[in-house]
Amino acid sequence: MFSYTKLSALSAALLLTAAPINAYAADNHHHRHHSGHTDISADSTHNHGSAIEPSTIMGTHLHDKGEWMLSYRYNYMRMDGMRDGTSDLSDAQVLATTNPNSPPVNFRVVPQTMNMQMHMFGAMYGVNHWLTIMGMAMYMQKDMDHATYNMAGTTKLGHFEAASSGLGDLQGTALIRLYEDSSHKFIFGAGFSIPTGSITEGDEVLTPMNTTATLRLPYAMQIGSGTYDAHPTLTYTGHSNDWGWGLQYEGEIRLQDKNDEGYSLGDKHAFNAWAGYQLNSALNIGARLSYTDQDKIKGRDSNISAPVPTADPNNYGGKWTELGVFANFTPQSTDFKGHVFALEASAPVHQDLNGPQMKQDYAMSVRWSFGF
Ligand SMILES: [Cu+2]
Repeated sequence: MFSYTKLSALSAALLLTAAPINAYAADNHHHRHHSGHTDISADSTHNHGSAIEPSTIMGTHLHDKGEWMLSYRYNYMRMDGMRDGTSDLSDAQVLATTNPNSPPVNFRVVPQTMNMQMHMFGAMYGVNHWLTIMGMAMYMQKDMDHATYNMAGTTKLGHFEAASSGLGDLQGTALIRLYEDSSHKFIFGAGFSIPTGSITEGDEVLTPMNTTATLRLPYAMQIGSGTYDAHPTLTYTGHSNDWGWGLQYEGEIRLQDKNDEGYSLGDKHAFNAWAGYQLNSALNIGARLSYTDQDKIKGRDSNISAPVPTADPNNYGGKWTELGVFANFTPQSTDFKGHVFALEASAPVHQDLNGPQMKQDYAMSVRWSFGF
């Protein structure tokens, strides 16, 4: 279900923040920048104004030779309820589905809600006019609430929460300037990640026999992909007067068929489009539309076999269409030179899932970056 109310509440909040800043920034028009870090018309003071772009999308800008940028981003995603294809499923419907890991037994455990938190630390450096390099480390925290039912019927035995956390896969990217003129830019990103994140997380679960056991957690609860992955991006951005827009293809391609536990996550292809408006020299706001297609998991981890839909590699992947609103704030005080604060909220407008699997509810992101 698309949370129109959440998005409209956020848009209203963004507009309210805009009003006072508008007045404050009225005398700062000479500082105005439209296209971010490498606006070729930028003056020699290197004012790192923020580009009109969603903070959740990476690889949209380059740095000039010798320039650094550090960033911290916090992402939160909420998942709520189960779905197969485009139909929501009740607990009873999930319990009526055969568990392919141990037929003819049906699923006995139903995921209810999930929280995913990600802390991302990034560094960017402009090597020369056409090459910027970027490194990224992330710390993940996941928790999932489950309902466990008895072995034969539909009697709920209780709820349990499974949690995992740790350092994720480390990523490095080379961003290459393909073309740039005063209003259009094309950037190619060659990104690679190494499997530093754990894929052997376990936690205590409530079994259909009404006992507790410590088990390997399902794929969705693991921290890393376990494989070496390529993260290619191809980005176009444009701007004209107070408007900015962009298009990006973003891939997540597994370079190995199997990780150490015998599987690989599905390849992912995302198409992002966004447009925004510079309200004043301090603030821009905009909207993003994204389409993501991800394959099922290939292979399986033989240690993951609980009677829960998340333990089946076929219940992964699908197609998501998502709408987000964003704001980027660049304080105009010289004390904050180079700092950008960004905010984004998004929710799915359409999800067609290889189910039964959990469906997305909404996501939020806050980001701080400092260029020098
Ligand atoms: Cu940067």
